[in-house]
Amino acid sequence: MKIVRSKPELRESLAAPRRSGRRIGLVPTMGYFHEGHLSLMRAARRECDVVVVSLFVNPTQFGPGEDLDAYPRDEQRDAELAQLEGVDLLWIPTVDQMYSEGFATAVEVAGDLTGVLEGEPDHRGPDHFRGVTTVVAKLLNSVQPDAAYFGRKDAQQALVLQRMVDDLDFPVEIRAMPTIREEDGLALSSRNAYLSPDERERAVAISRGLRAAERAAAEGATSTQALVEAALKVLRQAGVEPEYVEARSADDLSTIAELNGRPVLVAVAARVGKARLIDNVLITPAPEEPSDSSQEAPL
Ligand code: PAJ
Repeated sequence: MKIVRSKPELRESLAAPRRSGRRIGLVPTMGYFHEGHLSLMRAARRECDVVVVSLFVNPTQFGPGEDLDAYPRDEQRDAELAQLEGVDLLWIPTVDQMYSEGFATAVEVAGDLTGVLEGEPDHRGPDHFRGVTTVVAKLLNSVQPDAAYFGRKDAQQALVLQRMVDDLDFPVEIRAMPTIREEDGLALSSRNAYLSPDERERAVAISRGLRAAERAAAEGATSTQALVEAALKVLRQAGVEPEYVEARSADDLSTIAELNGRPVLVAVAARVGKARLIDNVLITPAPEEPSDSSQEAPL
């Protein structure tokens, strides 16, 4: 595995494989790798000839008072883990390189996708997604991958990035991959490192709440409110007061009242100790019961 730190080095390393038409996959990350990150690298390894991982703790997606300075970092361990996954190129740019003097451009997905859930002013706010889309646009332009890999753990982020590449004609396939969890259900996150043993126990209520919402849907709940209430009950029993629990259309994050056959995203954000954790579950409608006539029809 090669570690590159400058854009010229990156371009030079990718020139030959690009010329020979090899499929290039990019996994953008902020480091402190866990199985979630590694699962994206594995997917890229399976589907691409050349796997590039970027490691950059992007300051512009952190608000004032968020955890930019405390964000966990361990470059050497990350490099070892990436190497074990067969990553070809680990790109670790500096902040100065990414945001050189006079930097004045932003890429912004406007509207409902970025103004709700994490994008609400009371939560991370719309600037958060502007930071994400701007840096991912830069990463995509620098690497020019055929495919880029993201986790559904950040479902809203994946939707926003898909919108950006559709709207701006980025010639890249966005691959949104399943959330990797601890055995008890807690979604893996670099921020889990902030949890004390006691907080770690309480944090599992987030995924349990989401399972409860999923169960409510499976047992025939008809309203999104019923899903939210099922999740809230589990969270509150564990003493976790969420910033939000919302059930929205998984396609465009619009509000929906009734579970009328459309896929629903139930999303939670909650602070447990110093950690602000997010998680979600995608609830897809059960396949329709076969009608009498289809039961009678010969196969
Ligand atoms: P980061 O939080 O490091 O996450 C990098 C990628 O790993 C994201 O696509 C995220 O959704 C995915 N991921 C995180 N936890 C996961 C889990 N438990 N299972 C599966 N995938 C998981 O997300 C970012 O960095 C940044 O916003 C970035 C896209 C790199 C832009 O700066």
